Amino acid sequence: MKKKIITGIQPSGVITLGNYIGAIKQMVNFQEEYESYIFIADMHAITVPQDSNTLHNNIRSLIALYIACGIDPNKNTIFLQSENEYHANISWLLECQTPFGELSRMTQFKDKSSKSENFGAGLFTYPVLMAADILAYDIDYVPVGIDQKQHVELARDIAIRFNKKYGDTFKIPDVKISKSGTKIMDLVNPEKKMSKSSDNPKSVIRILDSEEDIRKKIMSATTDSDCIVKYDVENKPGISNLINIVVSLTNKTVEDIEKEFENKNYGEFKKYVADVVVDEISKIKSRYYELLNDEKTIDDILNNGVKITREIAKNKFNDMKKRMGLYK
Ligand code: ATP
Ligand code: LTN
Repeated sequence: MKKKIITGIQPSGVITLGNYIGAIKQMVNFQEEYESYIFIADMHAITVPQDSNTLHNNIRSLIALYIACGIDPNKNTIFLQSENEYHANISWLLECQTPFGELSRMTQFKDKSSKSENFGAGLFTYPVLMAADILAYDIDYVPVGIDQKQHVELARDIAIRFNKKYGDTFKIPDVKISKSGTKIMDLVNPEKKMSKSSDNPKSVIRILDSEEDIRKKIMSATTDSDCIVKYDVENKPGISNLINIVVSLTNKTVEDIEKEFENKNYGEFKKYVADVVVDEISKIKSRYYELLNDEKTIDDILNNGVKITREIAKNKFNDMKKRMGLYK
């Protein structure tokens, strides 16, 4: 029997090179080998304020992007999280067993809550919903970027605790981080994660950017003044980020890149990085626009996905209720 993987991305804007490297590319690489589930994490997206129309458009756009990036609907079960009500139901049962202190330690919560005084309670309980997304399907591996590692570890802890109290209910999932273990950083401020919801267009490479824009953004990415292409995250975060991008998209190692650009300047290196990125993502755009106009295909994919996943998650929910004494 094939092992199972799942991942989700929030429909909070056009996906970035970070999302592509951290999550999507891994899913594409694994789709032959594993039973694969991929969803749109729209209930996670509403943990911060969203405009309804924009959110709806982003949901449809993200489905088209998944497929344009190479997620094959015949090899993946693709679904919209909010269409499967069992995720929220399972999440509530798990929430009641999750210590407040554990959730308070989540770094993403600390980051996001510090940006607004009036955040909703969902921002705090978000990792439990993520645990439900994973545990509902007896998942073996969760391909995500390293920023989500702490949440997957929490899902493991929640599952282990539940199993101990109520008997073997959940499989314990493992995190799967991309090849170079990379977090792709913001091009303008390389101390910060490249993020979909960033408001500085120069900071972020989006999968639908024009070739010209991609080249401009990479050529003007923040570096340093010592003109040596060397991997050193602490002292040379900008150059290290560009090296990480190349390592993630090619078969080259950090050492290969350092050697290849030993006596070359940053301009030459950046031009090479831009070539690698353009080459990887240039094919995505035309397929995306074709799909976005094909409403029926998108609807069929989502209808099929919710049918399959609702059945699985419903069984898990009923099993949990029984074990917990929630029946008449
Ligand atoms: P937002 O800005 O709305 O919080 P985001 O860009 O952080 O969005 P998510 O939807 O939270 O993206 O994440 C989707 C997937 O992409 C996750 O697996 C996450 O770990 C991965 N990911 C996000 N940003 C990066 C990054 N900069 N580098 C590598 N992986 C990333
Ligand atoms: N929290 C993740 C999105 C996400 C997810 C999941 C990823 C929600 N549920 C389950 C993997 C498995 C994020 O913000 N990137």
